[in-house]
Amino acid sequence: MNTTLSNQQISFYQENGFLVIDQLLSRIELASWREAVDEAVKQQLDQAKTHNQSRGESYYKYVFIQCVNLWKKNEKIRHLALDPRLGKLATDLAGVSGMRLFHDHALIKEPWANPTNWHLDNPSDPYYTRRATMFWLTLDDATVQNGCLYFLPGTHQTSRFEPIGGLGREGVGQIFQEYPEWEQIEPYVAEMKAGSCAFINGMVAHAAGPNMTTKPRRAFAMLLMPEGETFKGKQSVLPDEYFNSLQVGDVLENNEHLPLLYSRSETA
Ligand SMILES: O=C(O)CCC(=O)C(=O)O
Ligand SMILES: [Fe+2]
Repeated sequence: MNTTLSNQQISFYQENGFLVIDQLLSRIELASWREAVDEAVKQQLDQAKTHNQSRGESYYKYVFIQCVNLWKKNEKIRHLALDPRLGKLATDLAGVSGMRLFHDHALIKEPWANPTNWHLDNPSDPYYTRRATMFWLTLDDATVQNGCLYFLPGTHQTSRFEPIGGLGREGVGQIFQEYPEWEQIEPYVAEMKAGSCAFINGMVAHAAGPNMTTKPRRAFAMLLMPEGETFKGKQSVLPDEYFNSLQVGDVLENNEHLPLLYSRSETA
């Protein structure tokens, strides 16, 4: 794994709100990730079929197949995802003291999938911060044809925590009703080779194109929360039992549900 970060890369992330790291993984590591994600997604989909679960409604179900918290259900994913090296990369880029995993999700954009609308991640999460980041690993070459990511550089500096904006609604550009001042920002087009990753500030506007190819575009992502963040009231994917035990303002530090990937204080 290519974990060296230059000062230039850190500055780019801080200034733009995202960073693409080309070929983070070796070919062997990429093969392990593909095997683990394929296996875990299949397990989850088979289980959903057994329980007759639908994939949700309307537009959103044709954006991607989304399988959440695979690290809790699959040993291979657990081993790959809870890698302190990934936590350290995120910690160094975000300039925080450490990072916890809030949740993971596999994002499989199937052939003819809809675009992923422009959105911000953090406003939907149980904590509000400009320092959260998402690790987004592509398991296939992500191209303009099959739904690569796009970013609006610098928008993490002026975005707001309310309203949520974006993802579940119809219309790729709904967010611009809330942020008309962003409409003229030229998007960064993030085509990436398989095994490359992006770190995406939770407050930067991002999107992905439709998949206009006959093969799926597979990605695996992890939402990473700086250690010490406090609960703001939203459940998102927190388990009921944990959610019900929380008061607004509590520090989010449950190691069972929010494992600490890396902390400077623990490793110093
Ligand atoms: O993989 C994609 O299409 C985008 C995913 C994304 O933005 C998210 O999960 O928040
Ligand atoms: Fe997102």
